Amino acid sequence: MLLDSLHLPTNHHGTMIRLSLTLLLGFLLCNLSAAARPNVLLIVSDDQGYNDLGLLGNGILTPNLDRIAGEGTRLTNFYVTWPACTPSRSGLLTGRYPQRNGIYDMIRNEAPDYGYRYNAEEYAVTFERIGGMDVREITIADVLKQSGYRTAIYGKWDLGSLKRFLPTSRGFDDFYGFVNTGIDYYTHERYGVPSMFRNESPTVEDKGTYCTYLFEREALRFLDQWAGKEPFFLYLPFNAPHNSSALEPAIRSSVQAPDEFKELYPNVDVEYRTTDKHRYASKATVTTPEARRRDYRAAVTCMDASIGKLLDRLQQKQCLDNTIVIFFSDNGGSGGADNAPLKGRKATMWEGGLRVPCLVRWPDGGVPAGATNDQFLTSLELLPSLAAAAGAPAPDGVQLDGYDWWPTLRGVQDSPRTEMFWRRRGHRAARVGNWKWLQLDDQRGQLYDLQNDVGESTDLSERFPEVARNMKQRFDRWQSQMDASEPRGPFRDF
Ligand SMILES: [Ca+2]
Repeated sequence: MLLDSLHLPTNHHGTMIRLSLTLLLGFLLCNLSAAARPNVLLIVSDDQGYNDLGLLGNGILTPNLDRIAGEGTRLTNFYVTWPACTPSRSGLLTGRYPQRNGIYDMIRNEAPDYGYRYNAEEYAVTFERIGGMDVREITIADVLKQSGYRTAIYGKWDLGSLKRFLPTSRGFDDFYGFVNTGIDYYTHERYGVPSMFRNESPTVEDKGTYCTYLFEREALRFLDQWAGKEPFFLYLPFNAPHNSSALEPAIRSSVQAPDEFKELYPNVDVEYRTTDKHRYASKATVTTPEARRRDYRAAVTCMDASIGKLLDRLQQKQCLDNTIVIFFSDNGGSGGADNAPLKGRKATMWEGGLRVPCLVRWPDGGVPAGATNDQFLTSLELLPSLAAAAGAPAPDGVQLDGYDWWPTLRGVQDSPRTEMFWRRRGHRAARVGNWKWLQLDDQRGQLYDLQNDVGESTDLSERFPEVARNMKQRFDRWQSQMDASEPRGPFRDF
């Protein structure tokens, strides 16, 4: 309509002029709206190792993540709030410690760990079905939506499956994905229980299709509808490269990936082996460590290809440089992953459980290209940073635990973060400056100097007892603050 009002010439050049003007207008509209209101594409992978980026040279193939790193900044001291899925996601979406937002443990049933398969009636009254993040918590999507953003999530939700807990009740306009903490990539079931939803309704419409392709499909649909028209927040938490959540040991022991991506890696001589030691099946068939590693890598590379298509689509729409692209893993790697040079893995308080690969691309926001940034930053920084970039007010009366990271990412200011604390049941950890302190259950506290010993190999607690004591005091003070905060469900008693 705008073009018609320009009374374009109707000669044989008309089509070309019209096309050019359309592109130009698209470009201007995108840039005008984005000058004040950048888009946000937040990509979270599941259980990807610290060293599992192609650019780091361990043989994994991630050309599109490498592209984000080359056109943006790689954070090398970036942490999540918990060493496993659910609480990590509560922390990144609320900007609050899991101990403050209430989700400081998993929303999952343990019976499948012993081989149990629920029927529908039983499952309906289990914690995995009824648990969820306290409805008083405010997410990034709430904050951005209130400020006029179009919001969507395609992928893993993991913060409750009842209607009041679903993404559409937590600030998201659109949702397609699985509600639980892991699925079989093809059946979309969690240990035999269907988990895929479209908005508020369960769906099996895509059963049989590899889920990474489905999240890519939905994300492209969303971009085609909104990119360049309204500022958007697109949250894309992939299932990849999490282990498959199927009961059959041969599937559960690995990560499912399409053959075309497996074929990108060296052949594996032996795919399966028989074990007597499987947790619930005697003489179970499981994948070999070599096959598991290849499948894990193939799942990452498949996810990477989907990410590449989204970047290309944003570029076609002239929106890429006005889009804040953030990528990180929700916790450290396990199984076929590579956390080098860090110690430990998913579920542990070592750096390999908590420190994850993170990339940020935002040229229009002054984030340098091809840079690495070793400043101390965490996923708690996302909400205040994205609110600041969008010009959205921080949620009223909410105690946030993070900082605006943009001055640090632009290289004009040291990170405001000086400390971070983690707790998983009896496991406690703190980082203050470059010191890392851990206490695992009733064991003696340990102390490491991350500046000189990122692999946490030399316990310095006896050499620097005062530092260790001070770290424990800082941890206890933090724990007291968490205990004194307004309680949130579902675990706390109030
Ligand atoms: Ca995870």
